[in-house]
Amino acid sequence: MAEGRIVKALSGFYYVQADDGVYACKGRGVFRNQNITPLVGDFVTFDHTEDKEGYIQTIEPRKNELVRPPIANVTQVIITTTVCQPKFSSLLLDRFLVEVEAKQIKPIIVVTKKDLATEKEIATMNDYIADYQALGYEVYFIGMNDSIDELDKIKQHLTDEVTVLMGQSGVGKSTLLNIIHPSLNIETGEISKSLGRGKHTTRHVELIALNDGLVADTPGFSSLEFDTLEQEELSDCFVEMRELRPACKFRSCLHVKEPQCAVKKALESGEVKQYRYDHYIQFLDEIKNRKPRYSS
Ligand SMILES: Nc1nc2c(ncn2[C@@H]2O[C@H](COP(=O)(O)OP(=O)(O)OP(=O)(O)O)[C@@H](O)[C@H]2O)c(=O)[nH]1
Ligand SMILES: [Mg+2]
Ligand SMILES: [Zn+2]
Repeated sequence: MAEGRIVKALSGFYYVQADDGVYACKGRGVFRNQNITPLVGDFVTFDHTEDKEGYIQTIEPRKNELVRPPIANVTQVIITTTVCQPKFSSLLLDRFLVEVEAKQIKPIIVVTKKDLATEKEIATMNDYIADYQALGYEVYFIGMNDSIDELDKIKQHLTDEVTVLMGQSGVGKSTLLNIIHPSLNIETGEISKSLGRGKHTTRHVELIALNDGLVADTPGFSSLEFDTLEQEELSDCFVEMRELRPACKFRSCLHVKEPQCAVKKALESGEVKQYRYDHYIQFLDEIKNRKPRYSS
């Protein structure tokens, strides 16, 4: 039995990187019966023929796993978003942050298309960036051609890490990788003028060896719902609330109407930003009103 790591999933094949090359594998039938889907990033064992085709036999327990994009065993996520084209949305950024924080994976924020933004858009963006930096996040603001220093810093981050790029279609995930490493030559796509968003150019998840680490380019997705997160877990995905929660009177405080709530107090004093709190309430409502899911 050989061992390796799935680096690409495409058209029913899992491409497993082993010491002596890449093997095109199928999953065992039993995985399907047990509702197990091998994921890019999985460490697996597999049987194979001499022509480098095989069957995945076992999957190592995962350290973590993301649903969108589907990938396992990553050490950090680069949340990619834009200052414009499409317009920056702090709601969407917070949605991505919650998704990543819920899995206890480190997020890094990259804002692209600085070169396309107006001065006003850049000023607004800089205010947001200051807010997110104050929360402890690392944020990079980049555009085409103009930020070699910033790009270098992003590149440094890839060393020894397994990084996944997350973000809507058309925000520039593939472009970022091409700038960091031009010989990759990944296909990128114009954004649709009429819809103002990307055209889903990248269609599969793939781990690429880069700067002594692995980085995954992924397809952008347009909707992100919290499928499994519970109401009580949500405020722990907002760093500033996570820190305040022990000071709330009730341990199960949801920071809505409960008395002696440290989060509401911090909101009044401006220590918690109103828009972050509003997003929290919106997500809380979404989770509350989520339709029960039935297993098939
Ligand atoms: N001017 C400018 N254009 C950018 C920047 N980043 C990305 N683009 C352009 O935005 C378009 C979309 O970029 P992609 O890299 O294909 O976006 P993606 O996030 O990989 O999109 P999907 O693969 O569809 O998920 C391309 O036309 C890029 O050239 C930037 O910082 N400045
Ligand atoms: Mg892409
Ligand atoms: Zn509270």
